Amino acid sequence: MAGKSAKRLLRALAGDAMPTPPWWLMRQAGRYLPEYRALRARAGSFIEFCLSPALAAEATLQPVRRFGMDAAILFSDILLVAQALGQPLDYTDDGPRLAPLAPESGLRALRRDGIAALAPVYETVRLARAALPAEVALIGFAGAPWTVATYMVEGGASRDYHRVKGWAYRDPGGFAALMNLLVEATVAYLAEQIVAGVDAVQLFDSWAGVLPEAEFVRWVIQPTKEIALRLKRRFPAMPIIGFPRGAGVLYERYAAESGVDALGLDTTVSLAFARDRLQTKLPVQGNLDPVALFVGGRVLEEAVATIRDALGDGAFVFNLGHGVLPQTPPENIAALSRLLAQ
Ligand code: 1CP
Repeated sequence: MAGKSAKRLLRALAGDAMPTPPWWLMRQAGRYLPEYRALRARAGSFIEFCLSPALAAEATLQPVRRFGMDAAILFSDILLVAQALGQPLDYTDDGPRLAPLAPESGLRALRRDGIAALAPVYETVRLARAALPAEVALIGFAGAPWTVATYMVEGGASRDYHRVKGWAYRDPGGFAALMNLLVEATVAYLAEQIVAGVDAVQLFDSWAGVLPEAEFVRWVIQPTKEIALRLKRRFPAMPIIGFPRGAGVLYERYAAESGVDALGLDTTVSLAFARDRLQTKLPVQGNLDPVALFVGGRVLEEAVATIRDALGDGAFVFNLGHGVLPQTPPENIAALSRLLAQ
């Protein structure tokens, strides 16, 4: 087995087809788990939770301990980068809230070296890696620049993205300055996670799907390519998973041009398209509807079988097409783990 990783996730990301797919779930740590809610209650604010290495490492380990996934994902949040760069951030019951970044003055006020404030996250990585079994991979992550920029400019989730897209259309040079800053910060942040011991990294581009093709190339593919290139220069063997949620047919250009090693597929990606046009280029990961996991039973069984029939003969990591819903019964995840072992 020389050269073959004991970590099933890494074998699939390196291109191996496996009889039972390695699996993990986006947002596998979270409110659907009673032990997470107990930990969260001890932590103070959500940001303090993310920046407390012992608590964040415990949240990272909880789902793996209960369900035996092939990978843990670092417990943190994509918006810690915005806060580290100097933008006030708060998590409310309605989601994250930031003071919206103004073009020019807001951009000038950002602290380019602020990413040093994220040192506790690297300590979380070291603690989690030391506690995980050798065969379980640890995934690090960051938000992709476009998605982080949407939160920074809109001040939170948005209905139509008119502020951030408006800035990008009106003043592409000024917007590029923000994106370049985010590329720098993301490379520095992921490099430190890698040095601390993660086995793979995922770039979450949750709002990739709101851009027309030319802007998708400029603000999704190009920054991702720059990040991948720079990480590969330092860490040639480190797998990078890209998740351009909502990209539709543009997944094909993203696969060909972004430089990532594997593709996270959202729930809407057609399985025939994924098999014939994407998996022929790169390993794929996905894409069970989180609502099918929430519903469970026959619905879950059939959805899992359909995905495995389509993608299971190639390089494939089983996952959801978006994050676990907080209402999901934990026993449905136990049922999923039994289905995937068959
Ligand atoms: O306990 C709580 O109530 C806080 C809920 C929560 C959690 C558990 C937030 C607030 N973030 C997280 C952790 C988190 N976020 C992880 C940890 C690891 C894991 O997956 O188990 C990860 C990878 C993320 C990534 C993240 N945060 C994304 C990308 C993936 C996606 O869901 O599209 C995004 C967009 C965010 C922003 C964010 N943070 C929190 C919320 C509720 C949101 C989404 C808000 C929105 O819908 O716009």
